[in-house]
Amino acid sequence: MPRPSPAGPVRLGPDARAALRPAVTVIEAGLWHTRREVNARTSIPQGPELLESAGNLHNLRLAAGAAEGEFKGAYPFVDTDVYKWLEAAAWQLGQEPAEELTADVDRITGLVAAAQQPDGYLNTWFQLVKGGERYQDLRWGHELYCAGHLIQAAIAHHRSTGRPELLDVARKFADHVDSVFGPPGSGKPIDGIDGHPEVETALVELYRETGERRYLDLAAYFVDRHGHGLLGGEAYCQDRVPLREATNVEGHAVRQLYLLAAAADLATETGDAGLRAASERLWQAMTTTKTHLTGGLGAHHEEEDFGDPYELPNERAYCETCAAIASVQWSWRMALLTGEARYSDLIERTLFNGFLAGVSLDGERWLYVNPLQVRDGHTDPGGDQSARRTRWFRCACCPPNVMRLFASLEHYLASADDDGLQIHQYVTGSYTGEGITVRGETDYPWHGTVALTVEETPADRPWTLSLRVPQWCRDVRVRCGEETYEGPVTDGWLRLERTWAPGDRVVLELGLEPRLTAADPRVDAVRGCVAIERGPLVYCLEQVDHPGGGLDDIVLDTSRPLAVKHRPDLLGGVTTVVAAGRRRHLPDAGWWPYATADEASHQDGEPIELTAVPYYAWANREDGSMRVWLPTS
Ligand code: FUB
Ligand code: ZN
Repeated sequence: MPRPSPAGPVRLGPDARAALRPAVTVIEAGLWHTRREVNARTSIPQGPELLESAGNLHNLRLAAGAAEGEFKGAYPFVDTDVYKWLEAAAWQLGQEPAEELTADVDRITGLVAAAQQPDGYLNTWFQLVKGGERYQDLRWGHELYCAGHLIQAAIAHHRSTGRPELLDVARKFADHVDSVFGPPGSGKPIDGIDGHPEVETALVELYRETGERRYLDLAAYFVDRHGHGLLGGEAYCQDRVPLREATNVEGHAVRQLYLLAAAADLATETGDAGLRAASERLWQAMTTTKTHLTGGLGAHHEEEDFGDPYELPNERAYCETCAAIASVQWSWRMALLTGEARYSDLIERTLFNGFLAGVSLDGERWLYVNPLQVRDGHTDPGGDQSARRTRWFRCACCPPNVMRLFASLEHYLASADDDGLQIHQYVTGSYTGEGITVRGETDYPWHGTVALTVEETPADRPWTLSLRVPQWCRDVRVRCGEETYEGPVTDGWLRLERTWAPGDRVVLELGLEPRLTAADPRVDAVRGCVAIERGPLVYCLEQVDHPGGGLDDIVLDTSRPLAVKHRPDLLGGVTTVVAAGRRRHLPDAGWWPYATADEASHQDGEPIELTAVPYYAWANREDGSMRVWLPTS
């Protein structure tokens, strides 16, 4: 049985102004358990070999003077693949000590330590390819981005194992950064920021881990120097406008989201009202105008960036897996800061769809971009931006990012405050915080019943069990002893206040009727289309389930009911949604693909049964077309 690690990626400082504190969940069964097992047994163990063959470990040896040859890899941030893997492995070790994994972590930590320069600097690209030149290319160099991932890995290692080796390396680098970067007048040689935020949120966590305030101050400085033209004033790297004045998310999606995670961290630790207001405003703007149905973020391939409001394409959706992960990280910090359930609504949507699609069911192949449509006959060039799963990437940022989120997932599911326990996500296992333990039993997301049993409780005082009612849910009921309630649901929470006793039981019923979802009319890309959803899952059609043709000619008949069919044999066991549709007669390919509106509206077709599968499970069978949004006429 996995045990909870003592603290996860976010541990609040003693003066934090958060509404909620993270509680710990042990996930024991169900979809998340299965997928985390694949992460633990396949993805993470394969990491060292993949990092070896891609050259990341060789680069560290080279920087340490322990090998000969050329630098391998195309990017200045290849070290972060190692750091993210170390972080994943560390969280995994926190739940389940394992000799072989410990040996790998120790060996790779040794390589990282040996590659570090005496003053704390560490970046194999600059050490080996750029002749030791430092901080000359802050816009693209990623030196502080790399420092950030190293710091996060080190904190995970320290929290999970209590061991200091990696944390020592990370602090030495952080101290070096602190000695170099600072505002004008600080006496530090460089007033600058990194083109890829990441170090900021890592420094806040380093403050939380060590109690050293200067790391928090350094993070605040980096966040606030964005938007002042230090990187040329580009939106791409969040340098067009200061965060406090921004009105919507913009630029490279992952960069924007990591920066906002740091803003939420700082608002939490310092009570900075301006940063809190900016974080709330930007989150709202992002969810209402720039978020795909899957929780995916990023509309353009070219700069991996957000588009205009409502610019949410399908086949050209970018939705980088790392952006989904960064969104979860930011939203969790917002949930803790504000106590509002809507942040965990987005986390749920993102986890079950935009994130989970990022890795194959066997844990061995990955998606970097997560499109919402693949057209019939699409021939994929392969490579990093492929719409087909790939074993590893030249730019391998996503796979180890998936590994670290899976390995720390139990820290994003529940919280506690002085009033009691809040359950944000439903799993089979136990939720523990502030002297309270509640056990959950559920087959969610396939079934909507969640049975909760109080196992540990203070005997003499009432407290509140708060259950998040997902934003998509129109039919909720809870049984508590002899009573049944349908609410009230206030701000997304159904709150039950009692003096609880061990053995008390609550049964939550979330209606999981499949539904058809339409987009805001301003999303031109999907006008006239609907998507099938059930509970937190977004569904898609895959060509393999529709023999006799592709999907470009499919039309959904919205007047016919949707049926639910559980298929234990399919894709590791999924509930499918069966719908009625037509295969339209497509016009002959002529020289001109347009007709009069009247002619176009008279297209008939053959009836066809449509089988929709959860989006997260797509691209695990033979290649073919796929679509989330389905034309209705
Ligand atoms: O630049 C580092 C990482 O590589 C970014 O986060 C990803 O979007 C990819 O560009
Ligand atoms: Zn990525």
